[in-house]
Amino acid sequence: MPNEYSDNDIQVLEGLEAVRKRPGMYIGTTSEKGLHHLVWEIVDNAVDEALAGFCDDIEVVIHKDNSVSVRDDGRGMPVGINAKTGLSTIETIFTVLHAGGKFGGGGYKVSGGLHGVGASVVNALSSWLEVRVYREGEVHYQRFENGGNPVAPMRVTEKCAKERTGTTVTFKADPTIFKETIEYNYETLANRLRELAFLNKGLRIMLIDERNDGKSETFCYNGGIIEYVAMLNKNKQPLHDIIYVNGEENGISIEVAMQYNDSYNSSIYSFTNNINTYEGGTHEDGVKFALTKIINSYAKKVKMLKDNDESLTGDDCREGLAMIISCKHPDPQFEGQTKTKLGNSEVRKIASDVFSEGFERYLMENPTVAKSIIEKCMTASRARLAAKKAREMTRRKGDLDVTNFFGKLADCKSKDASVSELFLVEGDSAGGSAIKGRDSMTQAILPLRGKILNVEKARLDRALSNEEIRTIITAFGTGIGEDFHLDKLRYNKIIIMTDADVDGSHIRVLLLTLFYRFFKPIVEAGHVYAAQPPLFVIKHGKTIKYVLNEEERDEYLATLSQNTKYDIARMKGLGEMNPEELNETTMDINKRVLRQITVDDAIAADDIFTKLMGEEVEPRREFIATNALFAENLDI
Ligand code: 28F
Repeated sequence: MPNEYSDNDIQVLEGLEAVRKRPGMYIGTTSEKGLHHLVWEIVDNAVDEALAGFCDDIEVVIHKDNSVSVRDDGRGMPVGINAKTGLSTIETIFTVLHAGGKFGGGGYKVSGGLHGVGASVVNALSSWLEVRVYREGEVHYQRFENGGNPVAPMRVTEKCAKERTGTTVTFKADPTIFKETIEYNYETLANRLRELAFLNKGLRIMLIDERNDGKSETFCYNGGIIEYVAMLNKNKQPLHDIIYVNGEENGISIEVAMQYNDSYNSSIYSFTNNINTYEGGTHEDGVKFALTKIINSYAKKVKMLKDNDESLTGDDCREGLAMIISCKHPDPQFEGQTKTKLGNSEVRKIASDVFSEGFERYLMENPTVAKSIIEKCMTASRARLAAKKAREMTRRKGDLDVTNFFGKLADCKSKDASVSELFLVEGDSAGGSAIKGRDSMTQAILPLRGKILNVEKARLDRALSNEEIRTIITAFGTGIGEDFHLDKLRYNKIIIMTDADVDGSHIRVLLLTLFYRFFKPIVEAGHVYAAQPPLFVIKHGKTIKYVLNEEERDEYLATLSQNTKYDIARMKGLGEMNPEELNETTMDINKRVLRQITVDDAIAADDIFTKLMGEEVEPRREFIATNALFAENLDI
């Protein structure tokens, strides 16, 4: 059979058109997340230039029209002709897929994304893109339009100061690809840029939002991940100064910063080549293993742990621990469902060795801190044993309590978790309406009467003594703590239905805290939602229109013709709606609006929960005053 395709054909097949056909293959998704991914691809190239040692200043500007500029002060992309393509190197980088891989000889890329090959992908998915390279006193410029087509070859357009070097890329996402939105979220960009600055000590990254009066922030941390840990513990009481350990073996470097605080939760975040390894992996395993090993051996050595005592478990050793692990690897293998788990097996021992050595030395040299750390772990161990007893009791009590429990939960008829929904409803009266207004086949209602315990301030054993929490756990069917099994979740959607007022926001945050601390996999798997009852109802003629907020109201009113005479009213609270209204506005699968709760940035969420739920009053007040992530329409 003759060859039907030549090399050239394959080249064409792999061209930018392929990216536009299947954007998901290159950036994962064309949702808001994919949109932001475009920025990360370009920023990664700038960070690579910083890691190579040639750039220490990066600027990201969100323009009024949601185009974005990324500028670095590196060497500037090469401006010569590429021998293989016969095109300028710049045009090659922006129009040939995988150019970075093919053309980047020697050295290694350690930043995230597509390892520096993302520029062409971003170009392919943009309405237009401009690149400016500053080198040797000249500005080299090229513009692309409609998914990466060069308008003209690269050319020198103006002169610049001889000392000025660097690359600036400006692009506008193509709305026909990013159908959901092309509007950037300032916080999403700020959080990741801050993270990059923490992970790359000394790198200065500035974010400017021209949509918002040029609002700007500069991130630069000379202490690197030490300052990262300081931020994690900002609203907590630290037990000691931050411990920092680093080392390198075979070109693989490991850096760890850690500090215990007075809370009961652990915040451990690991990274490889600046990528958040949400699913952990060998670097994290190695450090955790070494932490448990060193704490036990030290505790035994100083006789705080007696010969007959049970060993401290990993969980005991991590209670109240804030830790950042950063690994730099020349050839990382990412595994797991979301490709965020480091798989390289050689890293486990390197991470464990590096951390053991540094941490053991620290304990020897700082016996007072060592003692307080061991005491904290031993307290955790005692609490764990108490919680185990309490859990066994709940289980037994659960059997006895079955009438009480099913008296509360109006379960759905379907036993198929994939179509079942659980509404957690604020108050008995809204609960009653919800039960009457629901689709009883698939919708279960659990009215919440009592106060939900603030689990930010409680360990598992105390959480389990709270009646409302026990009822929720029983309804979920997953168990909790060591007995947790996500696959036993009885509902595909857990929907929090609370009023849009202070009490409602408070209950919602308490529930989210509970889920975040004890049922994180449920949140991560995208099962948690907030119902969004409308704020206004607009009636004109026979038409009834419900809208979520002022913005939607004004938008809708603008669509009505001048002489429509209309009626507008603020909606009642959930408790005052009758079953039909509640169904119509908030529960009916075809009409309702749900907001999915994600743990996209666990660190930001952790911060929010700490601020909202922790001991410190000032950050909480400040947060509520300035932020509305989980508390929109707060009328305080
Ligand atoms: C706003 C985004 O993309 N910055 C970049 C450089 C510098 C070099 C380079 C980039 C060499 C052969 C691929 C310069 N001088 N910011 C950026 N800065 N790419 S991207 O080289 C590209 C490779 O083909 C650079 C000497 N070596 C490398």
